[in-house]
Amino acid sequence: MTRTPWIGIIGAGMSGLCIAATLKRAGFDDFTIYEKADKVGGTWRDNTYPGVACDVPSALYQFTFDPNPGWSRLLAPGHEIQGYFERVAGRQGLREHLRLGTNVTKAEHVGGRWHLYAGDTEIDVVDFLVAAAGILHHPRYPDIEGLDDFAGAVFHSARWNHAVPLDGKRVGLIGTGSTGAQILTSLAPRVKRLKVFQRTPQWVFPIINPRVNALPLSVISRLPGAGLAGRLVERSLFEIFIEGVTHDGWQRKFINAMVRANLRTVRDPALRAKLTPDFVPLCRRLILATGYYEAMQRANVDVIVEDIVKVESQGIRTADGVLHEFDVLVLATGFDAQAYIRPTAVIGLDGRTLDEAWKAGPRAYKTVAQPGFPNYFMMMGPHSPVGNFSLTIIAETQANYILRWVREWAAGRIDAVNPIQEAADAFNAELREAAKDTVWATGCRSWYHGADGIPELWPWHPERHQEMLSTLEIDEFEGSSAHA
Ligand code: N01
Repeated sequence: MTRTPWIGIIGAGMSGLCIAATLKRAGFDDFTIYEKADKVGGTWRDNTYPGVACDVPSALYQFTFDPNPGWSRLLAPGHEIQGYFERVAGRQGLREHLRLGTNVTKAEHVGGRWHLYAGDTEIDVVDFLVAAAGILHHPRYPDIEGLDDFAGAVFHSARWNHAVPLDGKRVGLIGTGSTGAQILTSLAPRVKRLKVFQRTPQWVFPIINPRVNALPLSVISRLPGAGLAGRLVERSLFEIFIEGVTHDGWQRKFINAMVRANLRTVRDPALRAKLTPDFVPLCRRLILATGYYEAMQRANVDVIVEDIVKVESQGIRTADGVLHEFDVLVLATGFDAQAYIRPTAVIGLDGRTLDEAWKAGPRAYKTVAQPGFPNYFMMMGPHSPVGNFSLTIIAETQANYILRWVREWAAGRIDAVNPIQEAADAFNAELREAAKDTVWATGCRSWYHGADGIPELWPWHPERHQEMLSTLEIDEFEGSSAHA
């Protein structure tokens, strides 16, 4: 190494910890992780709603460099995942790099380095800036008249108010996405009455979530090779979902058959009709849930499909004139998936902001870099392979790619890692063309879609993402002004 880079990482969630650990393990120790909250964990710190769990098998949702042999279930509950990331921060020696309670509000590229600000105060000047602020990060509050007039407790799923009692209460739940589904199945047996406001029905894949640390699995798991065998089995099950979204093959037919068979477990034809989507399974993110329709069929659960007109002090008024009264209102209404690091102001070359660069929607160079923003990298940047995939695998791929550039810089072979606009445009054009052939473009709307209705997701197998980021295409960078 001929010079030592100073690196700033924004966000101490899964992806921030991933790039930090990757740098540290490679011997790059001069970095700070800025985190606006008071602890690490990101999405798993913020989402503490009843029933929160990862619907990706835990053996696949963990870092390969720091595996956890102690997951309690195939799909671990949220608090276990949060505990895992807290332990990763300790085990990987990241705690000394954390600057908690620090909200980076502006990052400006001046004189070849990134100047970081918290409010008016300049807090650091770094050679590399890595945005690891997450995707589903900013809660989206519904634009419903009178929301502030509600007399009871009202909160977003990602801002759960644990001081509010729920047992025996009347609860209104807006939203039937992955979050709403988990809240529904968890709350239904606990509350007096649960009214679920469903704007769009969902396809639901029935999934079992066995304990994996119980006998005889705990015995089996100690056998030589059992861990690897288990991961392979989980991986091949998971592959069905990956193939299902990218190809119209037997996997999609299998998923189709499974979700339709699951829906047929709803006995009442009128309720079944209410719960039947009018789009192709997988077009929106598939709900993977245990007991979704059982919960919907409980005597204390009602599915309300009439449009919400407004919120009043006692509850929700729907278009049929009915006032649905309750004590607690939960907003499982999703996130602003187009924000990424914003509202932090990121200002690149010639004073150009990320907002300006993304006027037509977030578009990056190969998910990780941004033309005009030298030595700026993104974890989980635009078009990363999210969806029903494991994000830890993607994070590791991106972290290793970033590490390669950091090494190039440290060796003095390049000063400014700045992708050429044409290279980013060519990538995005190919990606958007391919997106039109995916299941996501078969006629539905969700956070997967951009303002123009085109899916904003990685349209290929995630392995292609790994291949794409396995080499540095030096000729696609302005910084080919490399000096050896
Ligand atoms: O959010 P969503 P989410 N009036 O946007 C409804 C990940 N995740 O938090 O569909 C009435 O999917 C909205 O209705 P509609 C996962 O990637 C992962 O549930 O727009 N309803 C919808 O039903 C997931 O995809 C796990 O018609 C309104 C719901 O709110 C992502 O997070 C677990 C409304 C929002 O659904 C987001 O899921 C949980 C209004 N005004 C989440 N506004 C894992 O297990 C919104 N809605 C890994």
